[in-house]
Order: sequence, then C-alpha cells, then structure tokens
Amino acid sequence: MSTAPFIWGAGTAAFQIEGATRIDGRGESIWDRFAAGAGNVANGDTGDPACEHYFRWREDIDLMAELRLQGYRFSVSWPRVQPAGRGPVNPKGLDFYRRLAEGLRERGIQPLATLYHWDLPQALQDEGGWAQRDVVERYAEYARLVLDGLDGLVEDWITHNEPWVTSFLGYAQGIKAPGLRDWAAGVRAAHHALLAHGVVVRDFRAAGRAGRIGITLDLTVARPATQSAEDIAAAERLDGHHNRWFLDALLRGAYPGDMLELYERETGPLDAIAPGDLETIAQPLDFLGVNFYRPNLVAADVSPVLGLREVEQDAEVTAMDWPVVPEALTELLLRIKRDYGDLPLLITENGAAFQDRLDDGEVDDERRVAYLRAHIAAVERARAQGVDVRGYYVWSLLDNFEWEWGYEQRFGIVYVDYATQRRIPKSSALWYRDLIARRNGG
Ligand code: IFM
Repeated sequence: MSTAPFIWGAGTAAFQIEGATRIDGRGESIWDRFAAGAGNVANGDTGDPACEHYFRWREDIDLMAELRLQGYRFSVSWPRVQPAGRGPVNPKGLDFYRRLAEGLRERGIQPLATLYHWDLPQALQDEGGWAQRDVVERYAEYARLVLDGLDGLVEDWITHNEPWVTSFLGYAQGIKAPGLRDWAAGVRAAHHALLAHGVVVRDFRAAGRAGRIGITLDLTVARPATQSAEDIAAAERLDGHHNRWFLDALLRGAYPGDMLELYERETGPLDAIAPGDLETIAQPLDFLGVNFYRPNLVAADVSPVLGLREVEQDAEVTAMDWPVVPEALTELLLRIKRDYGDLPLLITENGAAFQDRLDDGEVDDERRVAYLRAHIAAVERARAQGVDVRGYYVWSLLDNFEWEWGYEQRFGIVYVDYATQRRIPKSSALWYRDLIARRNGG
C-alpha cells in the first residue's frame, strides 16, 4: 500500500449547488438553457435555488469542518468567472471562489477544484460548443484566468469532470445539455474536450505552476450478459466507448482502433483529429480522478452505433436504478493499474441516491452507509494489492440538482430541506465523520 497521505473528502459541482444563476454578473450556461426547455428536467426544476451555496458557503464549510473532511472537491462555474466564455474575468465571480478556497484552507480542508463540470457558457454553445475546435482556445483562456486568480489558494486541479458525459450524453444522445442528438458532434466534442485538457496541462507545466493537475473520468466495468461471442463483443464496445476512448488517448496517446472504426462507420472520417493532437492530449498527469457508481451488464442488440443494450443485474439497486456492486470498483482499480501502469488515483466521486426521509429531524440512510462502507472497503482492497489510490471523495456533500432528474434524486450525505435550505447531516455523514477519525487514529 502506498504511504502517501490519504485524503478523505466530499465533492459537489457549481451548477448543482450554487443557485444564484443571475447574480453578480454570471452569464447563462448551457444548463440554464437546457433546464428551461420543456421536458428536459424532471418537474421543470432549474439551477435555482439549488442549495443556495453561493450565499451559504460559510455555513457549508463549517459543516465540512464538523464532519472532519480533509478535502473538498468543488467546481468553478465558467459563466460566473467569464460570463460569455471569452474576454476579461468577472471579478465578483472569481472572488467567490477565492473566498471559498481561503475559508477551506483556514479550516484545514484541502481544496480540489474542477475547472469544468458541464456548465459551458451558452454564448460558446451558440458557436457550436465542444463540437467546434475554437472551444479549445476559449477553455485554455478561461483556465488561465482561474489558475491565475486562485494561485496560492488551490494546489490541486481537475481539468474536466467526466468528458464522456459532456460529449456523448450532451451531444450524441441528447440526455444532458446541450441536448443534441448527433454522433458526429459527440465524437468531435469528446476529442475537443480531451484536446482542451491537454493544452491546459501543457500550459500549467510551461508556466511552472505549483501544484498538481489531472482529469476525472467516469469509468465503468462492462460485463457481457452471457458468454456468447456477440455479448462479449458488445461489452468490449461499451468498454471502448466509455473507458478506452479516454484512457487510451490520455495515457497511451492513441485512440483505440476498434472505436475509431466503429465511430467512423457512423460519422464518416473523423477529420477533427488533427496531426499532433494526441501528443497534446497525452500530457503526463499528476493523478487520474476516477468516478465510479456501478458496472454495466450488456448484450448485443440492434441499437444504433454501439449495437448493445443494458441488461438488468442481479443486485440491489439505488433510487437511480443503478446496481450496487462494490467488488466492481476493486476490479476497475486493478484493471487501471494492469493496463495503464502505476499512476496516482483519486476516487473523485462515489456514492448513491436513495429515497431519504426526514423523520423527526433525522435522516437514517442506512442503505447509503452500507453502500459507502462496501465501496470504501473495495478501494482498500485495491490499495492492499498495490493500487496507488491517494484519496476518496464521497459524492455528494449535499443533496443537490441531479441534472435531468432535478431535485428528485438525493445523493448527499447531508440532507437539504429545499424549502428552508436547512442542512441536516444524515446518518451517513456522521458515519463518514467517524470513519475519517478512525482512519486518522482518532
Ligand atoms: O451528480 C453527478 C455528478 O455531477 C457527476 N457524476 C455523477 C453524479 C451522479 O449522477
């Protein structure tokens, strides 16, 4: 097991908790626009009020300190810092993150900041968003503003959260903002997100910035429903689409040949991939962030592009209908080490939504406690087998805006009563606090 200090933390993202979408010069984001569209988000929910964290951040960091969190992962809202996605910084937006980072440091909580967690300025989407190449330069400019602005306050940076979601769910499948259904745009968006990552990491090193920088991927374990050659091939395709497309590009400097072929069959030549791009993408990383929720069981099918369908698993499911299979997390971590070598990993998200009930001022979320206990044990099993995991961040600190599900799904270890904005630590928060104390000899 690595002897590097291990960070126990929790995570959130700007659009999911901040609210205040029209305050202090914040620009419109693709999620404001998408949520305003009829039928896109459950119950017509939007980014307001969310958790009003923009106003209640002091109370929230006090709560983190009470829970003895050692690290807090948050994201910076691009349209708050640079409202139209180009041009000068919006000082009020940047100041918010400066105060937040200062407050965290004062409480001994290590900030881990994500530069992009899905809230692209709408003005850039009007020019094509992640599907057009100029976004790479726009993102590099935005990143410089944030890295300069938080210099000395934040040492750990994540370029993107889950570029698979940004690109394929946003541009190819239309489930998330901007809601496009165009596979060619999806593949271009994935490539530009990776390229933008590479440019920012390269600039980070060239500027001699102190600190560490990496990227967070949402990775899965793709399993075939049967041992038929067709289902095994379907699982291989899902693995290629969800995992290898990103891992191979970032860590091997090449897209997987089977996926290039599969996408090109759908989209025609992938002209967006220019000579030299993959060298830029494959910058050495200080760490890889891994988000894990569940494995996928798949069978071959006639569905477009990937030719597969998801099959129900013989496992307990969460409120999202996601199967609870903690051993898949150990398998995933061992697989990263086996296939991509030793690199420091952070579990940047792991958690579950359940139908929590506020009962007599308490939320007894024992199923979440069981989920977290089992997944943390799965991480510790991987560490015992030599995987260099440096931290674990529960998703999420607070109940929040769960994208197309709105406020219907609760992932928090802290309950948010949206009517009053009262925060109530659930049993899982208290359990996690005690686990952190035990792991630190307390
Ligand atoms: O809430 C999201 C988060 O924004 C990104 N990863 C998955 C979480 C749960 O769906």
